[in-house]
Amino acid sequence: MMLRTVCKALIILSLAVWIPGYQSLAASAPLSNMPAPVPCPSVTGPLHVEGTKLCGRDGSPVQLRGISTHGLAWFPDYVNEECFSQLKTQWDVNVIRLALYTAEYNGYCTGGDQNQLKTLVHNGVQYAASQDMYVIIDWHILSDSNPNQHIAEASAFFDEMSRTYAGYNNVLYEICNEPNGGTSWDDIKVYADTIINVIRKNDKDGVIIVGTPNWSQYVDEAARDPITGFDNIMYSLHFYAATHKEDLRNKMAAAIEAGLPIFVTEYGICDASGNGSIDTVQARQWIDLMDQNQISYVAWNLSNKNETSAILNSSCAKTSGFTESDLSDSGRWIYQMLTEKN
Ligand code: IDC
Repeated sequence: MMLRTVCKALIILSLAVWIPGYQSLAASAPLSNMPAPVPCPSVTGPLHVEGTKLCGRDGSPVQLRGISTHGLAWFPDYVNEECFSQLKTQWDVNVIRLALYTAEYNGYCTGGDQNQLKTLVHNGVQYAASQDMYVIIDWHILSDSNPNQHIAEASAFFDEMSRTYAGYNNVLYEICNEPNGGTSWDDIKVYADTIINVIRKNDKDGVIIVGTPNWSQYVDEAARDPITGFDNIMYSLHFYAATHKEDLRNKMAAAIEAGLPIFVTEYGICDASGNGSIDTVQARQWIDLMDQNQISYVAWNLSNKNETSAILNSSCAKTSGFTESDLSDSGRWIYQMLTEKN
């Protein structure tokens, strides 16, 4: 009896010695059940860029995962602190993107009430700050396909924003959502040079994200000829999983390999119209690739518009305190994906 117990103990002991990882697995098992901490400004501090990575104040890589508003002019009511708080505490979201359309439907440069729109941006930044979240101020060009079209308005806007937020540790500037049409990378560089200089006069080191040609897909062109002379510049890549698949993923992987710091400031799990069917198989492959490379990503969009990319059902009239039945199919998938690690 005694001998059997001693033998058992010896077998266990030798297993622990000979199987690599046996001991550490046993020792770390309870730890792996602990939620991974979600980076937030009070802990990771102001962000900067090192090589291809977005990093926190101690130099370690930080991945932001968040949600974008729809156009602030059309869906202003989701800019409220209860809503941001729920996204932070229940969705593990650590960044909110504030989409300020420049041209469409009362856009900032096409007749929109600029003061009202700026108030929404300011409120959004404050709510994000008080909820300890990062926030992206997005100059959302779209039908005005070349950002140089409204460069004077953009300069004045980013001058004001960077003067106001230079001392904040949670603000990122996205200076042109999606250049498109015939807009070349050279056109974008001319625009970016002007706007980055405007921002840098006030805010010496805030992260600035630059859109790339063809609706922020041609990161290869940026990788071949990146912006020089400034620190903390990133480049955006946007995808919609039912439309953009392996080709664009390969483009992203190659650009990272070439040393380009990429931020996916907008993605959807449906098609590029923001509507149509959902492709969760492709979406999962995108998420895996971005997670492996610690690329930050922000989902389009926080609204109840009757379109697949909206994360709320069109029947949901609430602007905070959402329950699972308030979520659309996109919303449910994104919620589960964001929270599955924890
Ligand atoms: C779409 C909205 C839609 C709105 C349209 C305006 O989902 O409700 O009517 O813009 O033209 C983008 C853009 C983003 C688009 C989205 C879906 O950045 O503004 O939103 N999309 O089409 N790029 C690729 C897809």
